[in-house]
Amino acid sequence: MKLRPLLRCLLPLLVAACATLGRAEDGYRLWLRYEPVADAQLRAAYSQALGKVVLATPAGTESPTIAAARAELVAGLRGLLGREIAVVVEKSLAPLADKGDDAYAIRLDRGATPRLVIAANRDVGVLYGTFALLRQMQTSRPVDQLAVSGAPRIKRRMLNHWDNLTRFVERGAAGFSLWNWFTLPEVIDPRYTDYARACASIGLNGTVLTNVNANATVLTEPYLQKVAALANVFRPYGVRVYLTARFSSPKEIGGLPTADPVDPAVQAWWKAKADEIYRHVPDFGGFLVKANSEGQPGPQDYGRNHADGANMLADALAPHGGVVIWRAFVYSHEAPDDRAKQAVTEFAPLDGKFRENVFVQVKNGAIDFMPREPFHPLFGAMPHTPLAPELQIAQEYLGGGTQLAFLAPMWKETLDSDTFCAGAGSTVARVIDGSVDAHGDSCIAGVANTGNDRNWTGHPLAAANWYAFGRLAWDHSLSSAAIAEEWTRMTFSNDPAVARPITAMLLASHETVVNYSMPLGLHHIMAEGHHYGPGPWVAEAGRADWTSVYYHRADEKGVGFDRTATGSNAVGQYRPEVTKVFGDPKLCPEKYLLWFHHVPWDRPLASGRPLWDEIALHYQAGVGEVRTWEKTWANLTGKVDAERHTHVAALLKRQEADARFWRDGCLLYFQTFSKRPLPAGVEPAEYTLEYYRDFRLRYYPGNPGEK
Ligand code: BDP
Repeated sequence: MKLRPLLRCLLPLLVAACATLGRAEDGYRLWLRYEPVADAQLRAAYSQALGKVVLATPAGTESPTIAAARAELVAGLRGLLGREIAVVVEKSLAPLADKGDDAYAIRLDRGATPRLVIAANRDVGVLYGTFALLRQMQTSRPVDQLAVSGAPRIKRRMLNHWDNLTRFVERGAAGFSLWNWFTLPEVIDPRYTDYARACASIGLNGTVLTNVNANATVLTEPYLQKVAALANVFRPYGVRVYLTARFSSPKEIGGLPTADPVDPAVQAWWKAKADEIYRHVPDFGGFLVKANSEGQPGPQDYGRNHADGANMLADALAPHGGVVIWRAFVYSHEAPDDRAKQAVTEFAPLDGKFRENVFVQVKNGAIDFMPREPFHPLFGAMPHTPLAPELQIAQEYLGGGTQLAFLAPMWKETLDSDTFCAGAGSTVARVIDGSVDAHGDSCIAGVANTGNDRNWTGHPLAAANWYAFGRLAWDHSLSSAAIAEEWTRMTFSNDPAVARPITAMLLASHETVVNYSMPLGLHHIMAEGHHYGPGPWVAEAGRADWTSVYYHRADEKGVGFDRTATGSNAVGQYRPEVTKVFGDPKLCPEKYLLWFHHVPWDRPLASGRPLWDEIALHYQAGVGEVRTWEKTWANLTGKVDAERHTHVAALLKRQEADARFWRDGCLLYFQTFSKRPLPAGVEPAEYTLEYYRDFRLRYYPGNPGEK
């Protein structure tokens, strides 16, 4: 064959190969991809309206934060519009009224020389405005909708990293910790900057670098230098650093014989330690503390209470403006009471006893990040204490980095729950943003799902949870649908043929995982240790409240935990309006039924079908839903870049197998009690109960128990 015809044959292949290479997507860019605006008309309209971009601040001068905003704009607009747009800094004419430190307002001046102005009261507001503008353009909003304004409802919006100094991430399924403690402070991985950019782009302004199961070493001088190096990278992006404080640090690294919070030497040690930290990190945010919980040291070791411990640390931080975030995730295996009740029992009596710079951090539900929990009864039970919700982005009980579970609907369910603590409409969201009890400061945290996997979160679709957490922390009134759509458009495409089906999958996914793992209020029936698969048979785990049988209480009569007055009466910890609903099996939403009630297998539910059939059909529905996603995803072949498409397709295949495993293990086990046949439409299990029970999943990432 002559050269020319050969080339002619190969050319289309080469072009196709280059196009594929050009489109290769490894997920590193997250939702900050700045791909060219596909619609040429819209692109031209943006170009014209923008003319130049003005960053307007009270000082009107360049700062590291303004430089970061400028760099983001230049890169973003170059990508989106394919051209350079001038970005200038000016002094603003008037402050944005009543909007607070982080607010921004974008204005379009459409004169002879059009310009777009991003105004803010502080430089970081300009940065938030910058990301808002880029978001509007990335999601192809019409030109008029570039003029948006915003202000967060919650002041401290943070990630909590359960990252150890060894880089092992507790419950983390996306590789090792982002923080390379060994090479810090000298080596500054460019990824640290990209992390801060991603956080700032969704309005996050704080990060707890270390695991709640804390290591005192991070408070020693060499490590504080490393912490300072990270803080320096994050500062221009408005992200403040916090650390976990191990309560026994005065003994472990301070050489004191005690860590008793009323001991003057201990108090002096923490004051000196706080001074030292602030010398390294002048804008240090404060301490997050897990004390007297799951074996961690705390004030109760010395006969003191949580307020004594928290206040001692708060006094050390107060002169520097730092805060203490004290966790209410406590339960004692010595307490004979229902684990769901123990946080209220210990913390509610301490309301009003904490210093002003203390938050009490409360998980969304009273047990522990289950796939679904009714809202934690502490919300609304401590009016004098600012409560900071702790949500978990990391999907510990929802398939980690392997299964698709978009969590915004779950978080919204909690945030929108009405506590009735100050009359109807006292939602969890309004309790935590401070509006119900007029608290000046407010805080929300998400346990991070990041790791050093190239795409940050392991599952390519799990970055949606990082994104959703930030967006809800900024504005809890946003809908899950709006957030899912934004993320999908930015991460994949504005093409409705792509954006719609992916958004729909995301929105359905939390319910799907609940259906195939712990439907109708079942909870804590996962395998021991790794928390990834089913383990309803777990009956021995070192302590009763770590077993599954403690929670499901299945017997010949029925299944579920009686938390009404005839049982543990946990339902009595809510306000009467809530107790009335949750406490009555006829009024209780079916999604929480077995959380609060022990229900006979043959009791008809709303569908008219008996409980047993409903349980079985929920498990089957979960499996069926995953199968429909596999089809949806297959239809996206060629519409989504090959790299991410292949990865997600493989993970969905795995999720379908995992869903069947859950369904079959759980139904075979519960059938030994119900003694009823599977209803029509439920597929029989592949193996016997022994197979599922004896199956050992080894070395699940992020499992701290397995060595
Ligand atoms: C549980 C986790 C455990 C955490 C604990 C906590 O299994 O690894 O240390 O919560 O939040 O969900 O302290």
